[in-house]
Amino acid sequence: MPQPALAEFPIRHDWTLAEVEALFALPFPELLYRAASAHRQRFDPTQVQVSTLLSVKTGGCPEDCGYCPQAARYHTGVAATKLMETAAVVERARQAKAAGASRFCMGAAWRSPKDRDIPKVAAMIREVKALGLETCATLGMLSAAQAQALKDAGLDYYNHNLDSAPDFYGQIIHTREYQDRLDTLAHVREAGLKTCCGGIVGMGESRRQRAGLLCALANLPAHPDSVPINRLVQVEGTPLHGTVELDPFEFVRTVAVARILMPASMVRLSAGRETMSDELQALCFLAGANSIFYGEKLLTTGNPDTARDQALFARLGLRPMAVDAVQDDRIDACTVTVHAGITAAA
Ligand code: SAM
Ligand code: DTB
Ligand code: SF4
Repeated sequence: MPQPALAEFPIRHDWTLAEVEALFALPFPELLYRAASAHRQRFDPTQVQVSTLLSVKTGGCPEDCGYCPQAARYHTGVAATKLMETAAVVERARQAKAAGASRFCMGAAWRSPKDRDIPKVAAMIREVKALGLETCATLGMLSAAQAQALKDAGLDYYNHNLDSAPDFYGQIIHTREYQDRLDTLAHVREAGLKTCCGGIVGMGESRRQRAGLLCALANLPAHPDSVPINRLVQVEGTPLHGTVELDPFEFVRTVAVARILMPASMVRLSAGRETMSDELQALCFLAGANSIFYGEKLLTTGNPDTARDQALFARLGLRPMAVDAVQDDRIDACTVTVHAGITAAA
């Protein structure tokens, strides 16, 4: 197949909502063709980054994010824990490294870290980094000083999602503003950290609002290095439990449009894979997804088991992306790359 010219899929920050909606409205085969063309222009489409998460502080969160099983106010059965001891985190990181990991992401169910938490997280970051792992974290809102302190401790990447379109956000979260998220992302960028930023679909939003989320992501001052596209994991006890399921083809369209808008970013087929068929996931890879979470757990909810993912990769002829196979600025923001179980691409 002739390769499309680079100019065909430029890095733009001036997308209009109408343009993004027009992409969503393309006939499905045309949209997938364009997304697959954008994908192979900058990446090997047979290579998929495999990633793992660790929840270092689970549950008991004061926020009211309507999707989240970790919000204290919803009765979801998720037990609140304290921040893990550094030694326990480091042990998990060591195990991850032994399994072939090169990157380790620490997630905490916080609105934002308290200043007194920062030295503890910084110690985790320093020790995890000392193992030779790249470090990443998702801890909620950060001040400029906190972002800098994490950077100084050796943090490489920070995950903070926009989550939804600006005009849908108020139906999902009431305890912090969209602007708060933009401010945190600015602090993260200004501290020199790499960004991992995406959102959730299937929360009852309209197509226009899905387009609005992707438009907001693509029009950030810099495209996120990694764009996690989460499909809502419906957890009993959360306000969004029982939401009408998104048409699976619409999910694939969302991935495809993300790939076209942010052609040099890692687009992660993120939460929600456990209930996706192999065929749906294959369509997502065709639409330009090139990263997944690997391992049986996300933060508190399930993910396909490793045997299923190994079989899927084998059936599709996909290979995990070796860390040194991608340019540093394209490597995912919050991942552990796992070489055990699936043979990494040379
Ligand atoms: N507390 C921090 C925050 O909110 O930024 C970090 C952890 S929070 C769990 C990270 C992200 O996980 C959220 O922004 C949201 O996009 C995603 N998430 C949480 N619950 C989810 C669910 N039920 N389904 C899909 N994604 C979810
Ligand atoms: C992201 O966008 N998705 C991940 C990661 N960033 C931190 C989290 C998904 C969480 C799904 C619900 C849970 O397991 O608690
Ligand atoms: Fe708390 Fe993050 Fe869950 Fe919102 S998404 S309730 S901030 S853990």
